[in-house]
Amino acid sequence: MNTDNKPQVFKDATDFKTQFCEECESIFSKTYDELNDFERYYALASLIAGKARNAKVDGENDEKQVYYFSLEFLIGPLLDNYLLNFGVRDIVKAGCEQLGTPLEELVACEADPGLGNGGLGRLAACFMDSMAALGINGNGNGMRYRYGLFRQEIEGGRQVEMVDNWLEHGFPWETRKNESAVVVQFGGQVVRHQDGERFWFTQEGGEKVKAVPYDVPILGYGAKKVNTLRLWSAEPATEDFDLDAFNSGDYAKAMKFRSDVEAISQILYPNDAGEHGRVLRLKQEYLFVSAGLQTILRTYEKKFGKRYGEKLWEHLGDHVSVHTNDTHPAMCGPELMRILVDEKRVDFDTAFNVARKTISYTNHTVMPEALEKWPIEVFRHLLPRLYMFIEEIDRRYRDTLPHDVEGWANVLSKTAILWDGQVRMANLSVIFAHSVNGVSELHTGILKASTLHEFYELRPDLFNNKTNGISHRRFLGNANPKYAKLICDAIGEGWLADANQLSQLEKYEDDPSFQEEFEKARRWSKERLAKYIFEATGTQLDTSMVFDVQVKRFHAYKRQLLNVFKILDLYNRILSDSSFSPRPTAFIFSGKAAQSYTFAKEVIRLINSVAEVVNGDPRVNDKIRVAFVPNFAVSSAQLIYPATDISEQISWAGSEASGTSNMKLMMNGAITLGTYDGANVEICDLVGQDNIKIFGLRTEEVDALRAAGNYWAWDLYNNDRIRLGRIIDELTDGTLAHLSGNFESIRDELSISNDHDLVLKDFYSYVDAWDELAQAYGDRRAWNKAAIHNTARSGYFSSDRTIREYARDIWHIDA
Ligand code: F55
Repeated sequence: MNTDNKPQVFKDATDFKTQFCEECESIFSKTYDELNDFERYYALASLIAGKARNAKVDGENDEKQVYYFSLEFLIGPLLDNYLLNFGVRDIVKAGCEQLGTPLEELVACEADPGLGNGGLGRLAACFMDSMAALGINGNGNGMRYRYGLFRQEIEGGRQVEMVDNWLEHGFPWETRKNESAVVVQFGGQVVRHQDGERFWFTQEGGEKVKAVPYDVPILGYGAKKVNTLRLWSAEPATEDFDLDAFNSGDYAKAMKFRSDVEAISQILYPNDAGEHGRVLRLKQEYLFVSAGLQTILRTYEKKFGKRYGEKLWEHLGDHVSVHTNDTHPAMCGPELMRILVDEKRVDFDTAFNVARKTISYTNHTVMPEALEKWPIEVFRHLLPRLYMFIEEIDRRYRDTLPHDVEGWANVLSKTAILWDGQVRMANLSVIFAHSVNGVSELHTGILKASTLHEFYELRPDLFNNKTNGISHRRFLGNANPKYAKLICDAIGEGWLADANQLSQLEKYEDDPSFQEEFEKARRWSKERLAKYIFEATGTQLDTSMVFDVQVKRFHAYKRQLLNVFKILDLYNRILSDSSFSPRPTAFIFSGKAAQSYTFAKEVIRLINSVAEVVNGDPRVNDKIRVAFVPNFAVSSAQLIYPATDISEQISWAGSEASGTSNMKLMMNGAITLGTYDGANVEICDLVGQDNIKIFGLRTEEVDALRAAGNYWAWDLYNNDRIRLGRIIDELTDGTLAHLSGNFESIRDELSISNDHDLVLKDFYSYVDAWDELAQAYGDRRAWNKAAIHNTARSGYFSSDRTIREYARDIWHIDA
């Protein structure tokens, strides 16, 4: 794949081979032939990483710098993506072939850095790709966790969490930048100083931690731009290393301090619905916020100090945007003020206005109970000076809230930062931002109407929607090589730079030879996935079956349980009714549950138990199969999306902020079976009702049902002991107990919560919708047409589009 203007990295395959072999020798002092596959991968990645670093021209332009602050960047493997962005994938593939190791085998050696939980972290990674592709000065600011999200194994059907030692064999993409380390201070006391009229504060004592950055180059498509993802690691600041303990021979004590500090960047918190209350998490949040901002201000001062003199800091927002991904970086506001006021002598009001002009905030959560909060006591003890700024901003906010607003007391109770002994991070984020956005039309509507309603009433101008997007280069270009090639052959390569060009595929939707090639590509991807699943689990899938896929984090609201109920219903009906013949389907699940989320883990165990029963039963296993793919991660996701026929997006309406696997699957030609939730609504608008299957209650209906308070879920159980009731009975009657026992807790959860997630309520509508959709697969021509149509309409969901909108509306830059 070639793009104009790109720097030439390799002249041809011969040139590539020469450079590659030289790299092997320079790194390992061995010839290419003497190396194993991993070493060859490592040498290749080092060669490409070196080229990416060299392509970077520092201080290249004066345009605005965007700093994307996120505690998670779920970047996934980089090699194949960089080859695509450099435009050398074909040359390197040919060269590797000639050397005797297929490129795919080298690519498969790469570690998959799990530095994020799910959608939020992956979104940050897609945004990095798009900012570089669009030539925006985009800087990622995050944490370099020593261990990524746990590796999931399945034992006896249960999820078991293992350590993810992703750095074990080194990470060739990063460069440690000792000279850019900064000190971050925790604890201690605030001391007031006075000199005549002037007074100021310092924070004395406490713990000083050294934050050391590791930089990863982010190469844009066409290699015209290389940005940096900066990930921080915590180390003891040398002067605070416990030398006394060390010298007096108490080595263990000296080292304990070391490990306490290092703990800050050891692990990623694995709870994707908030892990509040742990001091270590708060330390992580402050460390990357403070280190990032110190660096930003240092760079800015160097660059603009002369130009602006006295007025330097007032112009910060003209040249710098700080974007906060959810509330995890919410301390950006007060920390920026602290540095400006305490270290740069800016007055309080100016500092606040500068902060607000610079900072923007994206919310990813609909549910008010999931919003991040910290006990004031914990906060003040860890960050005493920062807390003073928060308290003062909160005080001024309360003072300036007009007393004549309707329901003043209620508005204050919802919008104040400090309330009930807690620091409310969402309110902190809103008060310090000049822009607040949701991640789909529906979600932004819900923020305005309920989650952040009182803020919206006060400041409607702050709110805007930015529907999520995904890197179409990675999730179609890299992940689905056969389909990507077919698309290139039909419409050229322009879509890689401009995803809207995918719409040109509409001409081919009905073209029999294109359809035939599409099917071939799909079959290849299904074979590839089936092989992977067989190797990982021993489960055999027949690729002539429909591949029905639900891959995402495990959560009650995402309703993997509803999917399992459907499978059990099919199982029961096949056994009890010989005339019932559903479309043969393989149901594929993948995803992790937080360690402490018992219900979600039980659903994983249930899926594996159902898989064991179904796959082992010759009466049904030519009609239905079930597979649970362990350890969902970016790399396995890239194998799953291209093989999917039906994309399950079945959260209850009003619960999923956006979803992004819905976009990745649609782009790869899967048909969505979904509720009217998150970005499904926009997918539906784009593809049209004939090319998607929507079922279940709408948001308004869910709201009305909850408000009426007259839904009695157990009536559904009692009224249908043949289908729904039978499934619920099977949870506890031994049918599924063989692997590791019954599922009393799931049954109890359904009854005690009165079916909070509306699994029973939406059951019939869901099963009927699935049946109709699966039957439609039989008309291969109509199906393929709809599938290709989905790809053709998916350009809108490129994160390039999303980032253009952020640039235009929030960061105020041209892209
Ligand atoms: C991680 C840590 C905490 Cl403390 C809280 C949340 C998370 C997290 O991973 N959230 C997350 O992934 N949210 C998802 O964000 C996606 C991107 O906007 C949305 O598509 C998705 O709907 C939302 O659930």
